[in-house]
This record gives sequence, structure tokens and C-alpha cells, in this order.
Amino acid sequence: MKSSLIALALFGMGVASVQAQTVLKIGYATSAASHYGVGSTAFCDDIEKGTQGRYKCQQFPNSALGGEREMIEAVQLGTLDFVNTSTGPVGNFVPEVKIVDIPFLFRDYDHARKVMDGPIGQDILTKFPSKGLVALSWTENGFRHMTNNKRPIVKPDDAAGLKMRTMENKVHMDGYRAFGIQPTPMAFPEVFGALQQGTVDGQENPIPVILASKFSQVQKYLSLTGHVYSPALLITSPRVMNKLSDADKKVFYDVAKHATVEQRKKVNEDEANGIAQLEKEGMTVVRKVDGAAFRNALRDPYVNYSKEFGADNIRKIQDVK
Ligand code: EAX
Repeated sequence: MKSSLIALALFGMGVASVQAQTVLKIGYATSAASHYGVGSTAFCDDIEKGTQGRYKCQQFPNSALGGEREMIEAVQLGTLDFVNTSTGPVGNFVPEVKIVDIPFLFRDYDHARKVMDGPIGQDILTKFPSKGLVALSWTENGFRHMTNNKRPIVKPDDAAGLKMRTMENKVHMDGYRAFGIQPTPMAFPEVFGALQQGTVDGQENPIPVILASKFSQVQKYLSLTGHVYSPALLITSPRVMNKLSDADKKVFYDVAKHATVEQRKKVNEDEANGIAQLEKEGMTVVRKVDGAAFRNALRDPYVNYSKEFGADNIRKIQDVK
């Protein structure tokens, strides 16, 4: 009896080592039910299927591992395997990313997705390995809108003077200053508390984030400014990729593309249903924003963007139809 149990135990161990399973950690800012969660779950499920269970993930939603900058650093250091992150802090690691953070660069979702999936976006992905990172695919956060507790924002004059939390992103901050707001950079995990305590008057984020993070509990006004597209990325490291066989590498790249599809689908759903939901939760929504006035306010920042990124490069993005 005893020896057969030991034999069984040994047999069990043998099976376990034949089917050795590697658990990879993935982190993101918002909840498991949010767009980041939907994309990351598709990614994780597909990895497990595509590698016959040799790889699986453990998910860390809700900024459990810190802000997006911290998660990117963790991926670089090797203490985290994947992060599904907005480009907010990414330009500080890979400067070539900054150009896609320019306010009012993209007309709409079709335009943005086409650029990301086309030669311009794909070329940016090739800039990551020299920084100790690998970008598997562009995912998506969405067009950003302003919320605040002081007043409805229709035009830049209404935004003027508001203290608004922004991402740790100089391209955004330079643009937003021209709207008259006082940008206050802050990591995402601190935003809810800062809004609640009134440390800042407002913040700006896409509908999926405003919904998932329950900002309706601490913000009165939502203005559909759509002032900047917020791309996101599935990022890993050469350390993770170099351990994979060529076949598994292909699996990881393929499933990342599917994660993008699922994440964007969830963004679409939130765009379609989320605004009414936020109204139901008590927010006053300004749908008619003076977009032309916001765009005109950016004349000076665009002179600087052209200097930094090249007017031709900006035009190439604008010209994608
Ligand atoms: O990526 O920091 C932000 O406002 C981001 O949009 C959020 O973390 C989701």
C-alpha cells in the first residue's frame, strides 16, 4: 500500500515535469472586466491553448503591481512578464512612441487603428528591443475625454484654470497647457483618491477607463472632448521571448493580435453604451464640444511638435485615409 502510494506520487511528479508549465505574469491598470482585462484574458487563454498548456498566465489587474511606469520597469527588470499599458509613460522608455501621443492627431478610431496596424505603427514596434522591451502589438485605450468637478467644458476657456491630472506624458502636457489647464502628472493608481480629495479638479481618460474606474462617483462633469487618442501596447521583454522556441514565438505574436481585436471590440462596446451608463450614474455629459476651438488652441504646440517629430512625419500620419 505504502509503496504503491510512493510510486503514484513519483509517477505524478514525473508527469508534472514532462508537462512543465511556465506561469507568466501580466499586469494592467484597470479591472479584469475592463477593455484591458478583456484583451489580456484573450491573450492568456490563447497562450495556454496555443502552447498546449505549457504556458499560462497569472493576471494582475487593478494596478495591483503599481502604475504603468512601474509595470514597464518591472518588465525591463524581469520581475513581470507582460504589461498591457497605455502609451502614457512609454515614450520615456522608447522616444519613437511619442509622436502618436500628439493631441488631435487622429480623426477617429478607424484612422487611429489603420495607422497603428499599418507601416507607421508597425515600424514603431521595432524600436523596443534596443530598450530592453518587446512590443507584441498595439492594443487600445481609446479617445480621451475630460471630466471635472467645477463646470461643464465646452471650449478651452471653460477648461482654463482647472487643475487636471494627466499622465506622465510631456507631449500631452505641452498640448493641454495650451488649453489653459494646469496639468498635474500623476500615476493612475492615485487618481481616484486625488479626485475624491479634491487635490485636482479633474482628469482625462477614455470612456472605458472612466467606467471601469468608477470616476462617476467622484466627478460631476464629463465633456466629450476626444482631445487625444490613447493607444496601448502589449509589452514583454527579450528575456521572455528569447526563452521561446520559434514556433512558440509565433504563437505569442499571433495571440497578441487577437488580444488587440478583443480589446478594441470592448472599447467599441463601451463607447456605444458607456456614456448613457455614466449619465445614469449621475454625470452631466457635454456632448457638443467646440472641437475647432480646442484644435486652434494647439497652434503653438504643433509648431514644437513639428520641430521635435518632423512636420513630414506628422503629415504622413494625418494623410492615412
Ligand atoms: O491605461 O493613466 C491613465 O490615465 C491611463 O489611461 C490608464 O492607466 C489606463
